[in-house]
Amino acid sequence: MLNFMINIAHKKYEIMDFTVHGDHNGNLISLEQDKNLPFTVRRVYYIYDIPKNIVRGKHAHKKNEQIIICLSGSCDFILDDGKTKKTFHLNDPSKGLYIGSDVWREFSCFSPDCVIMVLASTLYDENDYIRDYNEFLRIIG
Ligand code: T46
Repeated sequence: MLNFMINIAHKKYEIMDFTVHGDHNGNLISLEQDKNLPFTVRRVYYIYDIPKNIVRGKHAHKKNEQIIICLSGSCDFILDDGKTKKTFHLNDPSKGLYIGSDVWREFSCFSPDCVIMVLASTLYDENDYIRDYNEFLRIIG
């Protein structure tokens, strides 16, 4: 598992499958440092009550890596590495979407019950954001 986690940190994005401890009492997922997380988590935030037709994101990060987990409901993430765009439909709390640095993201199509939790490798820093798409293309070369 640790080798997989080291490898994932070199990828631009990847769906992670978490182990579910489930039985007739329900399900539990544990995310543990150095076990099934590819980076040290410095920040956790969550997003909810999102109007249906809103598009969020529209930026990339210079350093920050993240794992996106849709805890409830569903939404779509469109990831763009400057060459190709890929859409991920998130609707399963047992999966995480790893996003490395230098990936443009937009997310939308929120169900009314959508709750997104994000694990981040850095503290919040507006200087880490690339919010202009042309600048993003220039930076990634
Ligand atoms: C990302 C997607 C998935 C803070 O004060 N602290 C924080 O940790 C964050 C993430 C945001 N903010 C403030 C900054 C803005 O005034 O919250 C406001 C909304 O942030 P933003 O417009 O960046 O939110 P999203 O949903 O477009 O993007 C966020 C993350 O910023 C971003 O890194 O990948 O969620």
